[in-house]
Amino acid sequence: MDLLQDLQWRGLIYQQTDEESLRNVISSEKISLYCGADPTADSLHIGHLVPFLTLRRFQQHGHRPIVLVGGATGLIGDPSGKSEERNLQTLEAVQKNVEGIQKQLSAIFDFDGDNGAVMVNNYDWAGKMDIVTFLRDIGKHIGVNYMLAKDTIASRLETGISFTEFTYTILQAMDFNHLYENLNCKLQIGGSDQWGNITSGLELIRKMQPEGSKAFGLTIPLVTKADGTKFGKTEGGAVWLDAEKTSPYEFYQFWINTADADVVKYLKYFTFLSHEEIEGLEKSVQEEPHLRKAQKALAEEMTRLIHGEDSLQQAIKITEALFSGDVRNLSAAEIKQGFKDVPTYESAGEENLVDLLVAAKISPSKRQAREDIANGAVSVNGERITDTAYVLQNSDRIEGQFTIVRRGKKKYSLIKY
Ligand code: 383
Repeated sequence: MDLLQDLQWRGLIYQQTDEESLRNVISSEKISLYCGADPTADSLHIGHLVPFLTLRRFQQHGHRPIVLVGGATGLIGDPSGKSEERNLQTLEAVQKNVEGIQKQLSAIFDFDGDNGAVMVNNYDWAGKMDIVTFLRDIGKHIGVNYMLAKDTIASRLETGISFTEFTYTILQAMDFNHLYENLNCKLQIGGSDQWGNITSGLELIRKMQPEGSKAFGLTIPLVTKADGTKFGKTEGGAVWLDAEKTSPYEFYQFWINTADADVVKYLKYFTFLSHEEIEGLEKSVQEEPHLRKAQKALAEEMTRLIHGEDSLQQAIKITEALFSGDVRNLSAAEIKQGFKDVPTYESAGEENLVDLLVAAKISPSKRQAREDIANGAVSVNGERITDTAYVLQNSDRIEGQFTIVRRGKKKYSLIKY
């Protein structure tokens, strides 16, 4: 099975400009190919991952990935998939975001060796070009009618689009042409929303490069969910790659909660597991879904890839502790990650367990609190307390900061000092 067949098997190909020639080119030479991201935030989210991981699949086959961060295009705003004009970001904000995204992309790619990845920023060429050069050397090659026919532009003609966003596709086209000329980059990949911008690049290359020059475009399907809700969103918003925004534990939880109907598709899209491994997990989803082996494999692969082995082990440890109720061995840092969404109560110094249960609204009344304790329904840091006169000790404060109180099987509360 060759690379394109593997991508096909994984469901990673949505549109392609010329499959036969691309297959010939990548089987006879090692090419350079690129994918870009605009610095609209200081972190990528999981919606960005599939195209960049696809770049990595090419790298595993000896090709060279070029990772582009749009320091220039981020100042303009891609109208693709947006029904409204974007607000301009300041130069400082964009530069800060460029740094954040470059750091994350650096962690995903291997920059050493013959086909080591290359990181570029389009501000380095587009940011310096003067307007007369742009209009004479670039703009002259792209017809306005051609641009108006693009979905992303056509769909905005009713509601309105500024000249700024209208020209965005030419800037991205200029990048592809620049990379073709300077780094011999022959393929651009992106999500299906990027088809218009990728083909603009091919148009510009066709017009500006010598006859016989050939470049390619390939897009990847939008990641969907079987239940029709949007992929990559949780109650707390996007699932970010930045551990400060989405902790490794939350990241792990996101993947482990994947529905059976989606998990095999995501294993194919996101992981580097072999076909045999994925087929084995597929069988497990069909025959023993309660074991959730496929979800565990997905969550492990993804958390290891983005946050590393130590953070993965921590996420597993927190997950197991919360599941079994045995939270005694969690550190304060682990508690912070695992109990982010748990009701929290700032202690006013209550020392008596009954008083605390009432003050923290864990039990509705003192009478009920005593009953709960006597029934063995209450535990402090994972240890069941049945003494209704129990007084909390200093030793009940994990690293002096937290006490975990549980009532019943799964109702956790976090007491903070
Ligand atoms: C800019 C200059 C280039 C090539 C690409 C760009 C960025 C591109 C864009 N991409 C999206 C982004 O930055 O806006 N115009 O958020 C997303 N990508 C990738 C993928 C995706 C797209 O970064 O579909 C999801 O992640 O293409 O929405 O020369």
